[in-house]
Amino acid sequence: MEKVKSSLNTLIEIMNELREKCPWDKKQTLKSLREKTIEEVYELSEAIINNDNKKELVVVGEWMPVKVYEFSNDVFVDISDDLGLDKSNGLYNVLKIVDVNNDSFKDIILGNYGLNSSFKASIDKPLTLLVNDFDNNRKTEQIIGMYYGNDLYPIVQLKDLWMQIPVLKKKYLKFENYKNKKLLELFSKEIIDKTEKKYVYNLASCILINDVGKKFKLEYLPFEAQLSPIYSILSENFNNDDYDDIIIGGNITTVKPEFGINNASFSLLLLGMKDSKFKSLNSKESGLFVKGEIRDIIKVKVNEKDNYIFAVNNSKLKIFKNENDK
Ligand SMILES: [Ca+2]
Ligand SMILES: [Ca+2]
Ligand SMILES: [Ca+2]
Ligand SMILES: [Ca+2]
Repeated sequence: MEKVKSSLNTLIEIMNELREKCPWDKKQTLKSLREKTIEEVYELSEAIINNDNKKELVVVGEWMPVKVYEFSNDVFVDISDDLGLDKSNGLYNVLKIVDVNNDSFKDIILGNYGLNSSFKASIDKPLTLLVNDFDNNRKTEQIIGMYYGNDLYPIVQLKDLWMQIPVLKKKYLKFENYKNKKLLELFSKEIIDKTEKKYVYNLASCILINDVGKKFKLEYLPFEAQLSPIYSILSENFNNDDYDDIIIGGNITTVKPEFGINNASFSLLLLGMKDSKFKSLNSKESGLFVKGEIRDIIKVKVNEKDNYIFAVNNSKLKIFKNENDK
């Protein structure tokens, strides 16, 4: 007990220290962090995907497909396309390797942005990100576009676009000139051709079901799991049946008002079922109720009992114990 306590205290001290004293942390604003994290890899995990006893590396992030690398002759070989992952791009924050259907092939649970926002994305009509130094000031700008009907429009407000790319102020001084502009009409064809384009085809949090190590098939997590972005997943067989269960947590409150604050989740227990399905339990049923931006969930044993620790942004750690734990 003491040991757990003191290591917990050390962890908290380190976190406080970082918050208050780390010069890099201090300097970062939401905007600068956003610039650094965009396109950055969010999570790496080792897995055995094709049961040849050699481990694969699974990588997820934003605006990129799920990547699987095989380590072969001392180099990583990208086998994602062979596994059918070429259009799996999402805004993924986290992944968990679990065999959800007990077929001995590891499946991948993915925490994504969810389906409860004004963003829409599909294979035919992906969210689209333009990345370029549009005004030649040696800083890269990013503009997000989304389909309305059959056309792709920028989803930044005009004043934000001016702020980001002041030269556009001249061009689109009047809202009238801007309001029906399609994303790819904002700049000349020459510039658009040289612009890097990134896509998101899927916003749902989901499971990639491993089909005997040859292909992955994407299945959505239940509706309740789509209410807000998922940033953490813990897996365990809580009710000791045949299937692994998961606890998910997330939320985000720092998005622009026009996109809506996405904090509808209070963490969720999902019980594993037959056929790779999950059944969600509400807070009353599960006892789990955690408000705020959950960024990690871990299990720690204290006095031989399992404790589940939730790390929440700008909040104390929340700790639950499993009542079924004998
Ligand atoms: Ca392998
Ligand atoms: Ca499986
Ligand atoms: Ca620029
Ligand atoms: Ca279970």
